[in-house]
Amino acid sequence: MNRKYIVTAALPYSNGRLHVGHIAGAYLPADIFVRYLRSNGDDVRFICGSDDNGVAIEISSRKENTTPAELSARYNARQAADFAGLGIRFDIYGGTHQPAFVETHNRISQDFFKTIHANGHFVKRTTEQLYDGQAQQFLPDRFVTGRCYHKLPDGTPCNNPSALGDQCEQCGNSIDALKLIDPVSVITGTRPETRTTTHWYLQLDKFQGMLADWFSLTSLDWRPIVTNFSLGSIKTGLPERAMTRDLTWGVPVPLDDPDAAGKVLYVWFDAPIGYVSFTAELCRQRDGDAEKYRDWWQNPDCKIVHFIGEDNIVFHALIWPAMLMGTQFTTEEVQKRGSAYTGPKGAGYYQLPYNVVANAFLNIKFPGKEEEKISKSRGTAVWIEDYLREFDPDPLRYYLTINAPESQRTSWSFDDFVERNNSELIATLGNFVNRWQKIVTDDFARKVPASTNPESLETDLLARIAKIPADVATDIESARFKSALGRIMEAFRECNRYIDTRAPWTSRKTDMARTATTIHTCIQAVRTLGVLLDPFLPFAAEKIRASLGVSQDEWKWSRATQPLPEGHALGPIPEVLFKKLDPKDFALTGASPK
Ligand code: B3M
Ligand code: ZN
Repeated sequence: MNRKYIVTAALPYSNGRLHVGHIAGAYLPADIFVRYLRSNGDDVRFICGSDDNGVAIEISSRKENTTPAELSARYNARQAADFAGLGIRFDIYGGTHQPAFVETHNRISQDFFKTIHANGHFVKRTTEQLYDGQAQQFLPDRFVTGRCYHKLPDGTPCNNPSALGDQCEQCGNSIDALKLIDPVSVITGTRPETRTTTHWYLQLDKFQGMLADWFSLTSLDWRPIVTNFSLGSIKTGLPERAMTRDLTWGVPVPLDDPDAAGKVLYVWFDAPIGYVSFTAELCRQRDGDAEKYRDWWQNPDCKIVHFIGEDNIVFHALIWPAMLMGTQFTTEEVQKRGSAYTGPKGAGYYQLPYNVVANAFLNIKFPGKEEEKISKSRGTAVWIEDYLREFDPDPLRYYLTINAPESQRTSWSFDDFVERNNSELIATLGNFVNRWQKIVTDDFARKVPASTNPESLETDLLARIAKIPADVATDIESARFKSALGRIMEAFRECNRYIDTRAPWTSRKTDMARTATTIHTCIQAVRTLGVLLDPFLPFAAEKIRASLGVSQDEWKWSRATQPLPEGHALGPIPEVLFKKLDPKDFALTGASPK
């Protein structure tokens, strides 16, 4: 079939380590999706990298007494190592300000800005902004904090005392820093004054009609948290947004205008363009031509899927699509179309996202404590570096998928993690793969025995399992990863019931033909389910593949139900798939509460 996909996972800010919340939010579901597509034979490029520009990086580098360049390079490398350790395999891991990427990134970002500017979508405005007189600089975005002025859906005030100057992490709304109650400069801790400055504002309200129309065309099977938020925001009206900042760290504003001097693009303008610029760098590496990124991003046959956390919905489902529309339609064209959106303007223009998949946040529950939010500052997190020092990646991948915050918050609980590892991964999955290994070794010299007398117990089981690849595929394609993995685990439970009924450890004493049929059936079941496990538990799936003596080529989705023939030589007895865990293990690691 060979469909084309660009899959992106949100670019983490390169100012800190990654924790389980990040992984559950965007990276693991994206990796599962990509691994499935690859297994299915689709042509996919999986793009990620660090978000190096913006105020968050500047603030952290001040705190760590270093430069944004040094800080972002250091965390870029550590995050890349975390992803690799978890088996999350991007085709490229870039960084919007990393030396190997910054030139292409700035060029493409500046092209976007100039094109949208030429199409008439910016308004230049001189307005009051918060200014720190002591530090002698403006305080864009997170350089200022204060109390949130928004109302929650039930009408009560949000009142978050530490809302950031660009976004409130409690109610998820964007923030106009001038409206913050009791603002404080993050640089000096003083109360800011106001001064005037000039910026370029994207007229998002002009795109409301087209965005609404695009949603009705595209988003039918999108997750409700994405469509509800987006359609709700369109209904309330999209405010214009400044796309430039008074900062030095970032992409310089590419306008020949004295008011643009010394200013940079808003980090949320250039960050999603990182997906494009990293693709360009990947094309340069693979095809020797960076311009080939257009074959993906501007190709109507390529599907673009963004995986993000819920706090990023406004940027990916509204602002980014508006930017992409803004590169191809002038203000007059937008006005003329009214609300009619029929797709990109034509060849050579950007495609809009095919899907934006967002997860809710993950909470955390420490033993003996209440469930709480993951917080970097309070240290209530499980850091990936710490986890990987002591544990294998698959149990984490399993737990964060079976317990994924797909439609609402869920919680990482240490007891639940250990319990599911022991009772589901070990007692259900690992157990079934292992229960017949000794028999196939001792009685059948690790060759697939003949199925000479199958009964309905066998044919029903294999018929049921033969249906699972299609059902799991439908789930994955609709971003229902939890359900997909649930189906596979249910199949393993059935397999265990089957082998309990047949009890080959007993039948081998009296009836070799019966035993051969049972073992034959078990092997075929594992052959199918093993392929389906690959997107979810790639390390275990690889051990299963090797133990079945199946080549990489035959380990593809389309061949999952192709039986291993009688006489096929299995590989060696599989290595231990999952290790038993004890809640006490966590007390020994940095993964425990400090
Ligand atoms: N850097 C991640 C965050 O909000 C943000 C994502 C950018 S994706 C283009 O934590
Ligand atoms: Zn709020």
